[in-house]
Amino acid sequence: MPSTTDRRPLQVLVAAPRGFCAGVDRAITIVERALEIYGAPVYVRHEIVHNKYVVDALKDKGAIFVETVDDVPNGVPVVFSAHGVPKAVPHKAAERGLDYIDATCPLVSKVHRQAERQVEAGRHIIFIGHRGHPEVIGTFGQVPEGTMTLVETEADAEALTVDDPGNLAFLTQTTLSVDDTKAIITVLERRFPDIVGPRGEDICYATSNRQAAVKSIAASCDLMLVIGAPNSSNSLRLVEVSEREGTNAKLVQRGSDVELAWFEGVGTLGLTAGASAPELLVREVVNKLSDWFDVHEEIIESAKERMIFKLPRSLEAV
Ligand code: 0CM
Ligand code: SF4
Repeated sequence: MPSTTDRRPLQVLVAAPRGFCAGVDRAITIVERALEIYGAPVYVRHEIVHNKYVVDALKDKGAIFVETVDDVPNGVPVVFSAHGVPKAVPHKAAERGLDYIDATCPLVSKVHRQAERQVEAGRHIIFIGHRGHPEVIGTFGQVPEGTMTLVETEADAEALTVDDPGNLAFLTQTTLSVDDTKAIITVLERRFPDIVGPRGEDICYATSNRQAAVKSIAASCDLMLVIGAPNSSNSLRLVEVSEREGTNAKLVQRGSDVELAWFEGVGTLGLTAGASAPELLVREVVNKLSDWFDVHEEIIESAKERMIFKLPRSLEAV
C-alpha cells in the first residue's frame, strides 16, 4: 500500500441518487419484520433483491432463500421477492395453507394490474423486457398464456407480427434503459398507430433517476464504477448508460472486486450503485480506493428522492 505522502490524488464524483430505492427498502424490511413476528426461519422465494450482501445478511438473521414454493416446508411463512411472482405462486402457497407475504414492489404490482386491465379490455399486450428476468416471468404470469408477447429490442419490434393490429397495448419492465425503451416504443407506435400504453413507459422513478445521474457525470469521468450484482437489471443498465456516454464502466459487487490496474490514467472516477446495492458497499469501495489514492469525494446530485412505500397491512398492524 502506498504511504500517505506518495498516494496520487483521485477525484471521485459520487452520483446521487444511487443505491436503495423505496421498493428495495420495503422488501428488505418485510423480511426483517417477518423474522421478528414469526421467528426464524422465514423462507424467501428468490433473492429478495438482487444483491448478495443483502441476501447473506438476511441469511445470518434466519432467512432461507429458495427458488420455488415447493421447497418451503409446511407451517413456515414465505416472502415473495420485490420482482413479483406469477399468479400461480400465491395460489400454490394458499393451497398448501402457507402464510405468505408479498414483497413485490408496488410499482411492479401496478404493471401487473395494468396487464390484467388490458387483457380484460380485449387487447393483446406487447411487453418490453428482458427474457428470463423474474419480473418478466411474474408479469407474464398475471395474464392467460398467449395474451402477451415479449419484445426485447428495436429489431424485435420491427419484426413483430400480430393478429389484430388495431387492438394492442404495450407495457414495460420497470428496470429498463430509458433510451432503449423510448426507441422500441417509437417503433411500435410507428408500426401500430392504434397501440395504447402508459404515459411514457413503466420504467420506475428509481431506475430513471439513477440513469440520469450517471449521464450527468459520465462525460467528466475517466472511468465509472457501478456497484451492483451481475443479475441486477437496473445496475447493468447503469453500466450501459455510462458506456454510451463514452466512459468505460465496470460493475463491481464490493470493495474487494476493485483492481488497481483499472486506474492507469484515471484522474476522475464516477461512482454509483444500483437500486439493490446498500450504501455500506459504496463506503467499502471508497475505503478501498483510499488505500491507493488521495481520494477527493464530491457528491453530484441530479434529483431528490422522497418516495416511501407502506408495508403490507399484516406486518404494520403487529
Ligand atoms: O429488477 P432488477 O434486476 O434490477 O432487481 P434488483 O433487485 O437489482 O433491484 C430492485 C428491484 C426490483 C423490482
Ligand atoms: Fe420498485 Fe423500481 Fe426499486 Fe424495482 S427498482 S424495487 S421497481 S422502485
